[in-house]
Amino acid sequence: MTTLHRAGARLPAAGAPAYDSRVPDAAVAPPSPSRLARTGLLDVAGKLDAGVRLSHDDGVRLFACPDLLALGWLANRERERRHAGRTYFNHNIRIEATNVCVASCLFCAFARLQPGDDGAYTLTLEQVWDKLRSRQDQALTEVHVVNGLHPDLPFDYYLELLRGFKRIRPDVHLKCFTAVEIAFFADLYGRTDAQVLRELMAAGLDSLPGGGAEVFAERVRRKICHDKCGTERYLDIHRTAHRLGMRSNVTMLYGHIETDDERVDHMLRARALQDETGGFQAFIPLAFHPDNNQMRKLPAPTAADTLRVHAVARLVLDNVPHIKAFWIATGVETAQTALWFGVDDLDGTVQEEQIYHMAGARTPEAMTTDDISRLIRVAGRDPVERDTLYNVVSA
Ligand code: V47
Repeated sequence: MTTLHRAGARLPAAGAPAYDSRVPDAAVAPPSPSRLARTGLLDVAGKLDAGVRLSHDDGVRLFACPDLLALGWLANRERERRHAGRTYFNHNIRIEATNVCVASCLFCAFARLQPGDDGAYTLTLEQVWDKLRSRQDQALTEVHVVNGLHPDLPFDYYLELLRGFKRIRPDVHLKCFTAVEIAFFADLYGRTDAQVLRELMAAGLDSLPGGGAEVFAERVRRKICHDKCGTERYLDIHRTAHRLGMRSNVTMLYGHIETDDERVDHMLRARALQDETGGFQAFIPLAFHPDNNQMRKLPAPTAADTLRVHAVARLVLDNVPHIKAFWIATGVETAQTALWFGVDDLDGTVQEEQIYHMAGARTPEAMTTDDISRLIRVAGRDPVERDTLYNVVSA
């Protein structure tokens, strides 16, 4: 069944704490066999028990399952098998150095086409570096950079940006530039994707974020982001990054015009690449935000849909270690609930996020590590501060 949505194996890091949930077992009692049978998912539950991989059809049936709690129970079981009650987050900062972008993605409220357009900005390197310098007192472990596709900046701007970060904080991990930006650099500066990645790595790049994946199905891409790097190239850039020794994440923008079938197709394409390379650390469903963009007539995805997407991702993506709820996008309360629906990671402190806030997000722009630990604890899970590569910083 396909539904149009208008609403919208890695082991735990060494030194991770033993499972210490304060929630009594009765709270997570399994659904009775008759209840599971009513959901039509007994065979899927059996496959999961036997370690048999779920098919495309299984994934679509999971989306169609009306019993959200039964689905959540299955996803939570997979989550606890891998991570027990541990919930990861990191101390990071988000920097968006320019919002000038030649692409015209319908969902985007952040981009401005021309440098002179109202609200367009491009930070100087000094201004970008100041964002890190001004946080010298913070125990940051990651800088996450996402930019618009600026047609006039020289490649040196990005190389120098990375070098400068490393001069200021050699210890901080640089997770910068989506695969879409890498493809754009290659085309603009006359290099191959691999050459771009190698040069950026030599300047200090440590890993790639997962942005720009949107929905892999060509039907959706043609409608919502026709003029940027396509699916095959997105995946190939991640493949190349993994072969060069970097890790990366993969996202999926959900809750707009995509069908269940296309959601599962997206997950399976990510799963296939992960079988090849093993380089993805986390799958991150990104909830569509409808304000100030060309798809503003669509409603935002519901919390129920958000829980369902994260749960299905945990069940289908058997080879991706972490399912991350980006709390800025899902909302804090839904992210907390998602910790019982397959999610084991909440991204981080973020700080200065713009892409979602320009599209109507009403979440805070930042949280402290204490805030995040507390919200994980009150949700009945065990907070673990990690670095980008999931080494434990403190538990
Ligand atoms: O690629 C843009 C999405 C992404 C909207 O790798 C929107 O750890 C919803 O990729 N509504 C950038 N989504 C953010 C991103 C990300 C976030 C958190 C963690 C990681 C990671 C990566 O934001 C874009 C696009 O898919 N986006 N506009 C919008 N209106």
